[in-house]
Amino acid sequence: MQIEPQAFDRVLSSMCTEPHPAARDAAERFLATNPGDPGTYPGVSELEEDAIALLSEIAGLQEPAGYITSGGTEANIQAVRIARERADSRNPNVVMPESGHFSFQKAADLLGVDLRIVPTDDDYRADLEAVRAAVDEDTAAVIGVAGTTEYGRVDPIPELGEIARSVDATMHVDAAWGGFVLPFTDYEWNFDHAAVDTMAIDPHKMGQAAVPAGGLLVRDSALLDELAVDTPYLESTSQATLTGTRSGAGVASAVAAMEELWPTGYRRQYVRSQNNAEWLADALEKRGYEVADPTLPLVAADVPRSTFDALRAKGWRISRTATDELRVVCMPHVTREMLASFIGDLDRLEVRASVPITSDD
Ligand code: 0PR
Repeated sequence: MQIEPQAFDRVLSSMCTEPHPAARDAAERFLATNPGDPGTYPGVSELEEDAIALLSEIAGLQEPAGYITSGGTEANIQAVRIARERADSRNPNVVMPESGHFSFQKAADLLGVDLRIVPTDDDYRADLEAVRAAVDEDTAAVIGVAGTTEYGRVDPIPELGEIARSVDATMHVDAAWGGFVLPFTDYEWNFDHAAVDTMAIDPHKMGQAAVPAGGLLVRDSALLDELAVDTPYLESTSQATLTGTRSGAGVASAVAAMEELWPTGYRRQYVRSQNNAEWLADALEKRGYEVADPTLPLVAADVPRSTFDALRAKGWRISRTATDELRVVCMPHVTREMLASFIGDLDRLEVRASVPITSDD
């Protein structure tokens, strides 16, 4: 095998990061275990309980319940599946702001539910009036995002929870990315703040665990029963997970990262990442770009396509929002030095762009 994994020194658009050393070590030790078969691999199953207990503490859930998923996509699919199973309707729908992640499209396709996408307001957050207008007696779930993929926005979760209750739908919060930074902010986003039934919260994003380690939390373990199928030939009797064989490495690394970092290390990381995001937003604004205020450690700015392409050609791993803005996610591996070097490259490009082209004729 010749190819090495990429270095992180120019990765600015990923929601993955370098795992914490303790998480890396735990992942390696548990590589050959399968939490999908607790009868054979009891150790890693115990670890999964620890993972859910820690995740629950982070998300304000009094009685821990849930499981470690392959990522936010699986957690979102399973949450929609729970909602569909609970709904009386033969033609269920799910209401989601347009800022919701595309994994919900997959969920809707797989589960045969109608995905009703409603607009966001001027600040890229769910428009409550639009959500109210979209729900009806066939609504199985209302989705709110706590830390959107493109702008890092937090939807008004308590209000969305009330709307969900008013039509007897479940309230799902997608905190896949935001869940490990929001505890250090004033946002109301978790089980303790609002009528939240299910949540996606991923250790393999801001949690600094190894991939794959996502999380699905549920307010009441009865909600997991909606997912359970019988497992006749295993020592355990039923399985609520979407995949069968699962990553023990992901589970173990999630526990190791959370034991190491919750809460002090995560708080420190949040402060560092948020400061970096504000520094970058400021640097871009000073250069005349329009920047969406980084309310969480994620910066979006209207850098022109040609500049964007030139930065990518210099090796910067950057991406764009649906409306073509540059998007930088200030993950733990993103340092001030990296951002300063990025801005340095941007300045050199801009200088070149502003030099008048001369010709001999
Ligand atoms: N929910 C939210 C709010 C997300 O941002 C994402 C992923 C998901 C759910 C889905 O999570 P999984 O990818 O774990 O299933 N958002 C990133 C994105 O689509 C995923 C990503 C991660 C992309 C790393 C690039 C990358 O290098 O942008």
